[in-house]
Amino acid sequence: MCSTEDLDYPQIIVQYSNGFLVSKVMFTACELGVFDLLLESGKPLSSDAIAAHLGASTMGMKRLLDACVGLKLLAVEMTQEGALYKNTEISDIYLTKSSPKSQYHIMMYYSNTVYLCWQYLADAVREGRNQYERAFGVSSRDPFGAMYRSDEEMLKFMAGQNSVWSICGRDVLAAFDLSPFTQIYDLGGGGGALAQECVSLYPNSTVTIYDLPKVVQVAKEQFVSPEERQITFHEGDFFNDSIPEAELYILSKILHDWDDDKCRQLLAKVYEACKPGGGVLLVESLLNEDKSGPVETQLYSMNMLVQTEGKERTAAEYSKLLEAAGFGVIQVKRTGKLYDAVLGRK
Ligand code: ASE
Repeated sequence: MCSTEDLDYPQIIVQYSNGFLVSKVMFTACELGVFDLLLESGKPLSSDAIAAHLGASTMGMKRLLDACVGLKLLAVEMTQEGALYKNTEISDIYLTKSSPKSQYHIMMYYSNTVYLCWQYLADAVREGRNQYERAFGVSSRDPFGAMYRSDEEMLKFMAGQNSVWSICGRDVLAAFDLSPFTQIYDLGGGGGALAQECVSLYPNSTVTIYDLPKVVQVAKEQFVSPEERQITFHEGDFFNDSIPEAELYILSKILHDWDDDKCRQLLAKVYEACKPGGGVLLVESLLNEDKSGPVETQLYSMNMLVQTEGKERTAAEYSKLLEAAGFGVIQVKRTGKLYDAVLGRK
């Protein structure tokens, strides 16, 4: 028998202990460009050829490639010239930089930023606050000041968040029929991938990305072209500046960054700005009501502890926050994927 109930060999403990090794192998193969090279080459390659192309050691690369085969991120063919490696279908779609569904940027963010914060998880649990001070020597008071401490870090975060919408964006926007709302603000819309999904799914809508001036600048330069006429920008800080009137406000992965007080403040401002008959769409990863899962959401909530002032919440917790701000007829849709949707109406 080999199951989680086997007390002589604790499969589950071994698997969890090795979890971070698995992540790092996948992140490293992405970072070094293994999957990109195998996609471009169009034919299986030897480890020596891959090592030479990527400027890596033959010995290190061979070991990395074999580990990727073990993880089913690569396939290997035995030929007369030796082992030849190729991408799996999943790797082609999700691990190459150029694919429309690429998860490359979020992995680089996990590997080079999130990973360093998690070094101090025990401190975060003891102190109940984020670990920017220890990890990067920047003040933890203002989480987005810390997360956007350099243009490079801000760009990595924006690109990372965009890659999530390439796999979850459509589901969260289709969870409700948003076609009655044509004038939409995406508060904290960042790199704009969700706004792009929104105008593609709802061709009669216009979406204004409201974000900090430096975020808007990078979004215009790197992610959204001026030809995308249905998408416009508004520079501001939604806690300190005014929020213009609109029919629908999208708050996607915003409330999970903040404590209940800040969430109530922000939702009250949104309610005030919202047209009567309009609404607010929260896009978040929802915890079960008894907080027993999903495990991905529980882990993300740990990440909110090490990186922000927020946490992941249950549908009832979001509903209470919405009601306190004045919103009514609150509807909840679980998508079965990473992110869910909650709609409140004014
Ligand atoms: C935020 C989202 C994220 C703030 C910091 C973040 C993500 C990573 N760091 O709003 C994306 C979600 N992933 C995790 C691990 O939480």
